[in-house]
Amino acid sequence: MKKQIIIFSTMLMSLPALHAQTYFKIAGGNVKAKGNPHLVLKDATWVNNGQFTADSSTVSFTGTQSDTIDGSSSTTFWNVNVNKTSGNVALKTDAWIDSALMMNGGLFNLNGRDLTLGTDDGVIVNESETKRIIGPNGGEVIKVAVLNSPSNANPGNMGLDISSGANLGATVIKRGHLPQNLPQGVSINRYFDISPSTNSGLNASVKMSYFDAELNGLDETILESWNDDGTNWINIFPDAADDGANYVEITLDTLGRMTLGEGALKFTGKVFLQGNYNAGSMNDNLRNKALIPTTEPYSALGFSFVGGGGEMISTDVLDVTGSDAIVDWIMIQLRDKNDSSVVLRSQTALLQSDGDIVGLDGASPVSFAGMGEDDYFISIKHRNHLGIRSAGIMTLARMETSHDFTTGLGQAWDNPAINSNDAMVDLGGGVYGLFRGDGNSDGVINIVDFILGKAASSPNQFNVYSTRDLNLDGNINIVDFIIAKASSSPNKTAHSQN
Ligand SMILES: [Ca+2]
Ligand SMILES: [Ca+2]
Ligand SMILES: [Ca+2]
Ligand SMILES: [Ca+2]
Repeated sequence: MKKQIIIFSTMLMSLPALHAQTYFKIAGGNVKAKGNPHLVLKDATWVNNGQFTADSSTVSFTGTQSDTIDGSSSTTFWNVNVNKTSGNVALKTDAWIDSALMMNGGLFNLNGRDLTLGTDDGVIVNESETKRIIGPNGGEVIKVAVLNSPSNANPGNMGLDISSGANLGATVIKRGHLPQNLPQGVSINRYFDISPSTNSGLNASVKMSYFDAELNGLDETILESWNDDGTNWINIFPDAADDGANYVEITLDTLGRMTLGEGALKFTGKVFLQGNYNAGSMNDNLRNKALIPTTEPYSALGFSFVGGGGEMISTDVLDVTGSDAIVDWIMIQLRDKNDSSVVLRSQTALLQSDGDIVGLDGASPVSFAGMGEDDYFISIKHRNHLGIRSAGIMTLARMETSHDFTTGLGQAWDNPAINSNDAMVDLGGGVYGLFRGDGNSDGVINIVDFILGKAASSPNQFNVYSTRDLNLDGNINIVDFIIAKASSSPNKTAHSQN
């Protein structure tokens, strides 16, 4: 096919000061391409103050100077070919490319503006370590794609492969290059915002690719996924990762902002609370009555924190029902392997109905940002149950370590100095849990808790979130009073207190 080639070239290439004056300008009116002409801007800026009808045209940026796409009007191109020997192309206004952004030489700087790729054909071609899109001042590449049962879909060749048996529908994918502030330091210079029409239960395999040039000084060998659930960055150990092929792959039910950063230590555990335990699971009355606060309750109760505290959750974390329903907040401590009385980190997490201790998204492992891989004792506390800690030290790593406290008394440390009670209560059927009845959260269940319980239940209180609610049903009444009386005779003491 015969193409018409027009070259606008600076005649004063050796005089950079005059370069800014070299441009292809649509000063007004409508400039129309017909067919597939090729317009080559050699060291010249694109200025569109009017209207440009691209048809199937290609606009190439060549030469050695840095140039911009500018003008009072935003341009919709068909093809853009960045083919600089040196220098870059930067946006100074939002732009649209309906077909291909061809990266054949130099960088394309979003420069705080957005580049939208056409829904049907819009695609990035030939991007590589040295010829790629950057955005140190912000800006995003945007693409809308319909993703129904996608299989390794990589819309726009933006570097995000999605597979799922579900129909996500029209999905907006945005790629930006500003580093994100994560609990465990900064991210790489790339993130994706993924907004499907249907965004739950996706069981989607998501593979995020990157360039080494985007690593932002991070250790590539421990790169993991970090996902923003709306309130917290959630760290997930990858299903697969390859620092040669440059990707990290994870499975997600809900998509949102995703980036990569260095992984944190992770832990999953299992405990039961005697207060709301019943035949293998704990009731979620507090959640059902919308009484669970979205900010952790332990700070207000006077529990001391090392490094943590103040954790918050999104309200939709409390929407989950069934065995994974959240029954309450719980507190976790990492203790010094050489001196178990020394708390090195304390923070809060969530407890599911089936006993799983999970992170702030209500599903993922608990992560301890900023803690090094090491051996630790782990303690579990609840605001009106007696705290416990692991009998031995556990090695915590980026891939989660788990510990089930429920399967036997030996799963928790037995303090030889305490003879009044075991570390945990026998819940029957070989299952053990935390003793209920510590209404004032002091690690001892005695006459004080009994008196407090008696006072709190006269008159009865309804729909409250209180440590005096010993069976965690949201009410304080005769049932809690009876529990307080029984729990304090004889007195009981936590085997792991501070
Ligand atoms: Ca690499
Ligand atoms: Ca569970
Ligand atoms: Ca007490
Ligand atoms: Ca109660």
